[in-house]
This record gives sequence, C-alpha cells and structure tokens, in this order.
Amino acid sequence: MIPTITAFEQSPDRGRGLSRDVRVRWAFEEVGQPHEVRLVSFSAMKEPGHRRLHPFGQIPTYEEGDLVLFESGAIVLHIAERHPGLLPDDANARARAITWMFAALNSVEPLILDLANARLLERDQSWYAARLPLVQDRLRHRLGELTTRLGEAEWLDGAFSAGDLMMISVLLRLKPSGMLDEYPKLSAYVARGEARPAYKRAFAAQLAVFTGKQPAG
Ligand code: GTB
Repeated sequence: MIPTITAFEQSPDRGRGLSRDVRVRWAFEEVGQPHEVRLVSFSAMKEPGHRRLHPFGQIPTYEEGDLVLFESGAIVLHIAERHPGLLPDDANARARAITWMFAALNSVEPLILDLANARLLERDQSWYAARLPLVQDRLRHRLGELTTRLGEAEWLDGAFSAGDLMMISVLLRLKPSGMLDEYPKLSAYVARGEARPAYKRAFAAQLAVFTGKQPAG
C-alpha cells in the first residue's frame, strides 16, 4: 500500500525546504518507498476533515490503510522501522540512533524554533532586543555541545541513520539566521546530508510544489 502524506499547498518558506514534510519525504527517499503527497491549504488544515488526521491542524500527516500518524518524528521513525536503511540492525546502535532523533526534536529543535520565532514574530516587541541575546546564547551553547560530540565524525553515531536525518533537518532551519555559519563542523555535517541523493530528490519534490514544475530526472 502506498502511503500518503500531507504538505503545504503554499509553503511560507517558498520552497526553501524548511517545512516538516521535507524530513518525511527524505526518509521515504532514503528507503526507496514510493509515496503520495496531498497538498493542503492553511484553511483546509483547520477543517474537521484534516483535524481527524492531525489534532493540531498541521502538516505533515501520514496515512497508510487504517493507520494515521502525525508528528514528523513519529512518521520518520515509523518509516525507519519498517524499511531497511535508516536504523542499524544491532539493537544498541538502533536505540542510539533513535536517541539522536529524540535529541534533535527535544533538545535542539525547540532552541532553534525559539530563535526563528523571535526573529519572525517578536521583532516589534519592546523587549525584543533584550531577549534576543538570551535566545541566541542558549542556542549557541547547545550547538557548541553538539559540535564537540560530532567531532571529526561524518555522522553522529557510525553510519548515517534516522538520527542524522532528523538532526540535519532540524539544523537546516538555522540557515535563514546565518548562525549555522558560525559552526563550520556542523555546516559541513549539514552539507553532507544535503549532498545525499535522497535529500536532493526530497528537496526537489517540495520545490516543485512551489515552482509548479516537475523535478528533473
Ligand atoms: N511537531 C510537529 C511535527 O514535527 O510534525 C510540528 C508540525 C508543524 O509545526 N507543522 C507546521 C504547520 O502545519 C508546518 S512545518 N503549520 C501550520 C499551522 O500550524 O497552522 C513548520 C514550518 C512552517 C514554516 C516554515 N517556514 O516558512 O520557513 C518552516 C517550518
């Protein structure tokens, strides 16, 4: 059965690959799973029909027969567990890869979102200039810790895994702020992810929604 996911009909990032369907598309591409993408408008997301799939009226969602999932992390984990390619066979290595998925979503993404939201939504507030350095410092501290752990390694724990897919997806959201450039090792890590053919196919597919042109190849 071919799973269907949902994505923005008109992504606010104008096809820069920052919305959360991209990590799901990337996971599908890594494991070679064909999939359908149903595009939804902002208003349709808030309708009861979509809320039956996603309680918070968001994308992405995942449908496969009777199974409906939401939360990009849960969806990527589901894909990774059902297909070879994104999780190691060794039980301990598998648990560590899943740990990195959680680390990306719980210990890195919220700090990045805090910065993105501050830049996007709080600029006009009287306290913006005072708060911004606090938000930046918290994030810089975590990125420093991540840099130290990555060290000279290519990926976070042995071979590329769903943990890297999620961490790189999260770090990509830093690009508009320019902060990723402060961390050459993390920038190179993200670039290695972006260079993967599966990522390129996922990126091209979401960009095609914005440009209205089919991806080449
Ligand atoms: N925790 C959930 C998950 O991981 O799946 C979060 C889902 C989520 O935030 N979805 C967003 C959404 O549906 C799209 S990705 N928003 C519509 C709404 O809440 O009404 C978030 C996103 C939005 C815009 C950009 N951008 O423009 O750069 C990047 C990411």
